[in-house]
Amino acid sequence: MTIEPTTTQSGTPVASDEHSLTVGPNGVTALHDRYLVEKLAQFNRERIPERIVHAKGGGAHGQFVVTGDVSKYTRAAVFQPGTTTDTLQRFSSVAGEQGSPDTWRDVRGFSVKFYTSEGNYDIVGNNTPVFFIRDGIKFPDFIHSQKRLPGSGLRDATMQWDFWTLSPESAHQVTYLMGDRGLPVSWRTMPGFGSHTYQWINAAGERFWVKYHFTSNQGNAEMDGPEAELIAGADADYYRRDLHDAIEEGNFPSWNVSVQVMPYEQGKTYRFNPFDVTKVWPHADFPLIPVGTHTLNRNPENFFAEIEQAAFSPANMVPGIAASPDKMLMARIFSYPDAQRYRIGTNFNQIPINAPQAPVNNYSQDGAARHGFNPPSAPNYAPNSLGGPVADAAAAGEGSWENDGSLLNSAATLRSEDSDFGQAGTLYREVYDDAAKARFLATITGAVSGVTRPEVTERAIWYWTSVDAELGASLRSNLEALAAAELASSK
Ligand code: HDD
Repeated sequence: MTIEPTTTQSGTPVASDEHSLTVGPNGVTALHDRYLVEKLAQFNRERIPERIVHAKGGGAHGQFVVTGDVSKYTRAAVFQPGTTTDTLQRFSSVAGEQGSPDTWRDVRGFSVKFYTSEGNYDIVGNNTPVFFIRDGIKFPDFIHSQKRLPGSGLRDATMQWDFWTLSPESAHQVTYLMGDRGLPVSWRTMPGFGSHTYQWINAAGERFWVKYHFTSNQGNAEMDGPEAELIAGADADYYRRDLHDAIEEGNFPSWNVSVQVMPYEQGKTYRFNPFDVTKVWPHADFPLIPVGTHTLNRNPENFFAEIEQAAFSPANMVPGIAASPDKMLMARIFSYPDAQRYRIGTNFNQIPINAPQAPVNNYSQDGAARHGFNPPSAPNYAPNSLGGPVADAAAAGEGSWENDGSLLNSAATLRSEDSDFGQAGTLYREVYDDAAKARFLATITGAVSGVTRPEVTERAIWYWTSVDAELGASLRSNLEALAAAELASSK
């Protein structure tokens, strides 16, 4: 084995790996020890800003194979029968920082990047089908309330419940979060959802509304609160390790991908707002239509290069797929590329893990750390008469929908079955069995018992009473019993 000499970043050999340049063996350090300076300076810059949310995560490479035929709903190449597409998937926890334990109760991120022949397509979803809010303008406030107090830097149950109970549209998602879905056994054993309603456009230009579902072929499995707490102490990287080891052993996790499809016109008249991300679409009205299988089969070789630098974005859409009138989705379409420019830099799409397999043709140039350049003969402006790329609306295949009305800041118009608590109540009463209900009550009792302002506690009881009257009453009596026990033990 030939051992190469250590070099500086500019490739010149250095004198020592272990001793800095000093005046005599015991003397002062010379500032012109360029390797010492470079090494320390480089080290200080190893971290890029962690994601403001979803900071802790892990992921792997995979492939998506289309097994169904949804060509009558979308012309997107990635979803045409028989197509195989390379993918990257990242899983994450929402609120914790980079070093936080994987098994803290949370919603989990479920992001998939499809390197399609028409450019990158990203589905950036969660392991729950809904979200806490329905307008992106509330997202910074929501996240502030779930993270840390600005003064003490501590997490705080009071602000969490203050926000949630003043934002009753959160009830459905909090019912998922406080239920078993909040503590999966592994990333492999949880489902994924695109969450929003998206638009699909077929080759004839017909439009549809769709929701994505990823169903785990490993089945869904969850752990209980005490087990999760033990694991959080013993192995903070429990999920990351599980995924890595499974793939190393050739035990490749996979998900069946399906969609619910709503005809375009029905979107206008359906009994509740189908673009409200706090709602699910009943499967009885919109059954799952199989699309394909997504399999993870290759671990990253370099975590930083392939997972930390991965930049997912709901703005990455391909011809035949478009946005919908979901206010959250529209805010996200701005927010993600903005986050990547801050986190990774303006040329983040040129970084290998983010670079599409499809050709990139446009007039953007320069900027920090750019390393892909058009040839000198290529024009850098449009329109031009030099044969440069020309935008083509038909190729873009962008979606559309009717809009009217003057500009205003307002909630969406309510339809007959729009309610903040209805689907949360159905989830609690009809999906959770008795044991799950008991775990749920224990979890919310524990969580609400951390609230220190009585009016917030009272609002939390109102919130759960609105989800289910019996549940609210049980929460009240549990909290009263806890308070009485605390009083007795303090005497
Ligand atoms: Fe978000 C990251 C999922 C609403 C702003 N989000 C992020 C990730 C996931 C989600 C899985 C991690 C991506 C990765 O692995 O790198 N977010 C969601 C879902 C939402 C949602 C399912 C609602 C349906 N998010 C949402 C809103 C906003 C953001 C409304 C802002 C208006 N999310 C971000 C972000 C992040 C992010 C700040 C942090 C770093 C990044 O994007 O790349 O831009």
